[in-house]
Order: sequence, then structure tokens, then C-alpha cells
Amino acid sequence: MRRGKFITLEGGEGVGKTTNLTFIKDYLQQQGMTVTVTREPGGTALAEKIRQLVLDVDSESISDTTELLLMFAARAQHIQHVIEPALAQGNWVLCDRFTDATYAYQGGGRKVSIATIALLEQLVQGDLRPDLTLLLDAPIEIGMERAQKRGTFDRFEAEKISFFTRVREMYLTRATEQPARIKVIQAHQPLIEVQSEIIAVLKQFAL
Ligand code: T5A
Repeated sequence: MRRGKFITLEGGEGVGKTTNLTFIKDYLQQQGMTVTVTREPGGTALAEKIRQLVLDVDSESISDTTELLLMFAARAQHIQHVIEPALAQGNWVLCDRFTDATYAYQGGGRKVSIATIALLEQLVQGDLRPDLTLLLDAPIEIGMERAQKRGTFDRFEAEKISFFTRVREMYLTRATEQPARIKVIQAHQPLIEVQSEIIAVLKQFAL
């Protein structure tokens, strides 16, 4: 059985990841792939419980180390129970956020050491890395404005603009460092144009 491909969607708050997830899934299915759609933090029953804990605005103060470990605890569970079995079965896995989010939010946003994140990445993932990452990038105000339309804020969305500026910078730095894997999509554009950029990247990837 040929192993499937692992595609992740990344970006700041409200840039359109969830909106485009279904679009990408539909496109890949039209190309004949069997697609497993999932998300982080989350993706299994236990990992979804961890998601609730880390996103809950009313939770007790969570230290940066606790937050980092919770992200990787959820990820370990997710990889073992969902991602690896799906890839091994030949499915393409489409995941809303993965470890680039940890580099961006915990590394950039919280200023946790990148070396520490890399150590945990190796411990939890071994050789597993996304084959392709679509980084939806938009000015912070645009993403926040879109996210605000939903009305409620989670624990991250309640952060300050300076936090999101560091998150965005870290994402863009990683895209510059890993241009073969991370493709930047200009997400401030009307949806139809965002999606035509996404299709262009996917066509090139599937060649
Ligand atoms: N996190 C996660 C970490 O800190 N570390 C980690 O390791 C991981 C994995 C997860 C939080 O956890 C943090 C990061 C996050 O803060 P989440 O729900 O996955 O939270 O992420 P959010 O960014 O909060 O998800 P959102 O739903 O807010 O954003 P999306 O999915 O990017 O945006 P979406 O698709 O819901 O769109 C928002 C609105 O904009 C509209 C949509 O219709 C929707 O109304 N829209 C557009 N409007 C105009 N033009 C376009 N091009 C549009 N695209 C979308």
C-alpha cells in the first residue's frame, strides 16, 4: 500500500483555514484521493479534551511550559490514533494546524525556546513531518476582524496584537527557511482568489 501524503493548513486567527479545509478536501477527492480531515489541537476524543482545556478562557493560569506540553500531548495521541494509521492506509491527511503552529504560537508568541520545541517535535513525531503546508497569510487586523464575527474569543484570541505579530513573523520566517514545504497563500484576497492560489499549489504538488 502506497503511503498517503500529509498536508497541513496554517496561519493566524481567522485567516480562513477552516473555510478552505472543505474546499481542499473536495478538490483532492475529485482527484481520486481518499482524504482524512482532522485538526489540532484535537483529532481524537482525548486530544479534543486537551483542546478544550487549552482554549478555555476561564481555565486557571496556564504556564507556557504546561501549554507547550499539552499541545504535544494532544499531538502524540493524534499521530498514534489518527494520522499514522491513515497515512499507512494510503489516505491523504489534511490537518487544520500542526507543529508549525507550535513554533508560531508557543515559539513566536510565547517566546518559548525553539530548541525546546524542536526537541519535543523529534520525541513526539520521529520522522513525521508534513509533505506540504499551506500557510494562509493575512494582515493581523483582517484575520481578527473575520474571527470577531463569530462573537466569542478563546484563550489565544484574547491575546494582544504584539503576540499575533510575533506569531505571524514566526510563520513567515519558517516559510522562508523551508520554501519547498511551506507555500504562502495571500489570504487577504477574496475567497475565490485565495482558492485559485491554493489549487495552483496543489496542482504543482501532485505532479
Ligand atoms: N495553537 C494550536 C497553539 O497555540 N499551538 C499549537 O500547536 C496548535 C496546534 C486553535 C488555537 O490553538 C492555538 C492556535 C489557535 O489560537 P483554531 O480554532 O484552530 O484554534 O484556530 P483559529 O485560528 O482560532 O480558527 P478560526 O476558525 O478563528 O480561523 P480560521 O479557521 O483560519 O478562519 P475561518 O475559516 O473560520 O474564517 C473566519 C471567517 O472569515 C471568513 C469566513 O467565512 C469566516 O466567517 N473568511 C473570509 N472572508 C472574506 N474573504 C476571505 N478570503 C475569507 N476567508 C474566510
